[in-house]
Amino acid sequence: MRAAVLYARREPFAVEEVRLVEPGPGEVEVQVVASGVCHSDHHQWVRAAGVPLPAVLGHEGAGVVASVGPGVSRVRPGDHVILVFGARCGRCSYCRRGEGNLCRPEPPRARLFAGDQPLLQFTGLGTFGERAVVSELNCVPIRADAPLAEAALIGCGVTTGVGAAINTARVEPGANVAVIGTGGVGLNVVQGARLAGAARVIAVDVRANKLELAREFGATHVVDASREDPVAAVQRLTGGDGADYAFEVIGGAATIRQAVDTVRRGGTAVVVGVAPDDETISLPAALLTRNGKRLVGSWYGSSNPDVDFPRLVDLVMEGRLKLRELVTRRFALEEINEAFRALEAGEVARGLVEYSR
Ligand code: CND
Ligand code: ZN
Repeated sequence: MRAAVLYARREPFAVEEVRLVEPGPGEVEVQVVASGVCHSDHHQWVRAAGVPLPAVLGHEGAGVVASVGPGVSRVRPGDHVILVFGARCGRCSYCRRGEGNLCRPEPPRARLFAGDQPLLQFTGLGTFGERAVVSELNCVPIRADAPLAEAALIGCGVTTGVGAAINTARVEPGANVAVIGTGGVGLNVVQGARLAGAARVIAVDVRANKLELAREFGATHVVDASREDPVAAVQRLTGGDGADYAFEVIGGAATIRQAVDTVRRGGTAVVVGVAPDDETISLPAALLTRNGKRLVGSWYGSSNPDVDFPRLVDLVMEGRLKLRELVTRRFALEEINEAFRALEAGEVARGLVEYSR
């Protein structure tokens, strides 16, 4: 099988033949049908403190179960699955609490090799390869009539964004929401806020094409942060107080501070973007106390994929959630370097790497 292998940061991916092990106990071999290209993959491509290399990136995928190892009970060959990024053990206190997104088990055995060299599967997946051997806990079966290639996006962007609005923030009907950064994940925060019944959804981005997309995904107002101060703009658009909820969906200290400043007293700022590991934020403490603001993080949309993936699929199938519209460009695996360039240039809502079936 072929995969896009990253040997050195900022270097082009090498699309080459790699070797996959047979699925062991509790493991599943998945024929990957498609993988979205998320900015978290891009962070790994550029950030020095990323995962050890060589690695196969890609954490937003869907596919068909090809074979299962001994003892697997969650899926059968032929099942359509969305892959859950990040390992979960299913036994620890986090998993028992239904917070499997916060489980941090030991890394799995090496299952992928270039020659004799083991390759790391990013987040336990590595969906920039035609096939992947993963834990059965990383597989959530979905209905067979759902568009499988596009369903890959539910594996990260959709669940992360919609979940941040619905599960983490619990946006309520009539609320005023600001979304700072409306790329692949942020557009889904916009959709999630709309689903939750927000009155105003104010999209903030620095690119006109993203703001146009945000309107299509349900934003009621847009603010071009390259032209005006987003904090003042959101205050103006919410009658002076500020938003009830603001979501930072970029990954940087300056925009996290904007999210805190954008919410009204008592409002909630939700950090979704992944800032570099060494980046720190500093805030006047009184913002949290005297102004009663809340600052919370959201990982994987505080989701429970076993419950949330099938629900999100149903919302798509009922026409309540946009999915196909998120995919602005499709790429063959050989075009992965172009897909990363397009993401970096801000040209796409989501790029989708599609494998031939
Ligand atoms: P993508 O690149 O698609 O979107 C980022 C958007 O931010 C783009 O539209 C940019 O134009 C916009 N932007 C950049 N700078 C500014 C600025 N100063 N002001 C306003 N807008 C700006 O990225 P993505 O949507 O794939 O990912 C966004 C972040 O979410 C990224 O940090 C990624 O790592 C993170 C994320 C988090 C989680 C989670 O579980 N918390 C899961 N996946 C991805
Ligand atoms: Zn992601």
